[in-house]
Amino acid sequence: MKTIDPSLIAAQNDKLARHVHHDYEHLGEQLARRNIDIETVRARVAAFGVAIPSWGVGTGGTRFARFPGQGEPRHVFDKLQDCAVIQQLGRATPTVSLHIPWDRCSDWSELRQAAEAGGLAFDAMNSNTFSDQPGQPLSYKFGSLTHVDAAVREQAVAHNLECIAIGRKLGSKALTVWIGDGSNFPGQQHFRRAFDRYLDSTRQIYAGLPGDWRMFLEHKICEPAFYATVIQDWGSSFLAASALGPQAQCLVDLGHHAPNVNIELIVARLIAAGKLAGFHFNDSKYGDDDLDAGSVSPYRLFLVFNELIAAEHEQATGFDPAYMLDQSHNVTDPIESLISSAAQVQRTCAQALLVDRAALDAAQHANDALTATGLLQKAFQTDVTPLLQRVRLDAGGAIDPIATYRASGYRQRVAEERPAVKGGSGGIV
Ligand code: PSV
Ligand code: MN
Ligand code: MN
Repeated sequence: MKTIDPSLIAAQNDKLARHVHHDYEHLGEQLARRNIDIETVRARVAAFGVAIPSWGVGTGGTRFARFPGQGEPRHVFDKLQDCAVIQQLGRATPTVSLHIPWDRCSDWSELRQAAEAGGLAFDAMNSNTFSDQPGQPLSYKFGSLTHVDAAVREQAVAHNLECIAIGRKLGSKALTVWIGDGSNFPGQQHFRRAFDRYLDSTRQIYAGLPGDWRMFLEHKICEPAFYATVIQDWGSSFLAASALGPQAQCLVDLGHHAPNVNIELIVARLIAAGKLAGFHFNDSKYGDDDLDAGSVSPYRLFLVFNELIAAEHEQATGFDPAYMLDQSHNVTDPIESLISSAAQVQRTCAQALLVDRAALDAAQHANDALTATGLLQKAFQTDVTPLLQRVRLDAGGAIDPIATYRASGYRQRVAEERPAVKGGSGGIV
């Protein structure tokens, strides 16, 4: 697999390594004064990984237009190669999450071998019953798993079962189900019956899950259905996951909530119920904007991680969240966005590990709100950059992954092999 020459990474690192060791030592001293052992934090951060969505390495777009970049991946093997570069430099993204049928392949064992060669494994499989594919007999225009026509539901169930079958060949252990089903007009859909049909369809998928798999139910408040969505929030998701059984859990995409919703509180509730599947990380200002994780509201991301690290610290039962990025890169090189977003999520995990949990407990018991919130801010305001750099360096990655990526000329190189793609006007004219 044609990734980046390791000697280039080493040469770039050589220029910075001395500073990193010095800064790391200094951070270690600062943390020691707070009774935090930097080595313990480093080991935990080194073990942290977030999956790359295969669709994230292509340039995204909006309903209005898409402006493809140079060297867009042509197929799933190109996508894997880009993911391998992201992991080679950033060392925070050891897995890839596929979307079927966007990721077509005639030989899944060859794909698995390619992934292994690129130092990657496969995360959750994503099914797609929110758009019609060429040659598909029945349309999802009016829904899929909840469609009024049993034949459409059967087709959607069969597709999900096929995703499980493909995932088994790849070593995946989870299926993520997100549907766009819902309605655009009041009265268009019988709410309760649509939800019953969802349960009926997902039960059939659940019955096909291998014993060591999980099923992630992803909710979303709106879009493409703009009046009502069948699985619109964590309440519907939780009802469905509870009805299905212990292998079904609720997935939280940070962009899928009503404005001003307290996402960290939802996360806490799902953890308490043993139903937190994991995350699709991204950031947003207005809706499902799919902006880069932590680029708009880093403190919100921190507050989510504060719940996660607290759960880990308290050894909450059944707590094993899966992490993935789910972003649309419209104006950046997707490889750069994914490297920096993964580092941002990793940074936030490190910051949350710095919260003094005993002091927080004490402040909460004493109803000392200012001290409690100050403890969170203190952790969030700590610059953990040297720690992240050290984690990357130790793992063979790049101290400054974006600079190294740019110096490598990877994008220009792949642009020579991969034909230029024309832009499009999107779905609106
Ligand atoms: C839907 O908006 C979503 O977040 C789901 O995860 C889909 O699988 C993904 O986006 C597709 O881009
Ligand atoms: Mn998502
Ligand atoms: Mn989304």
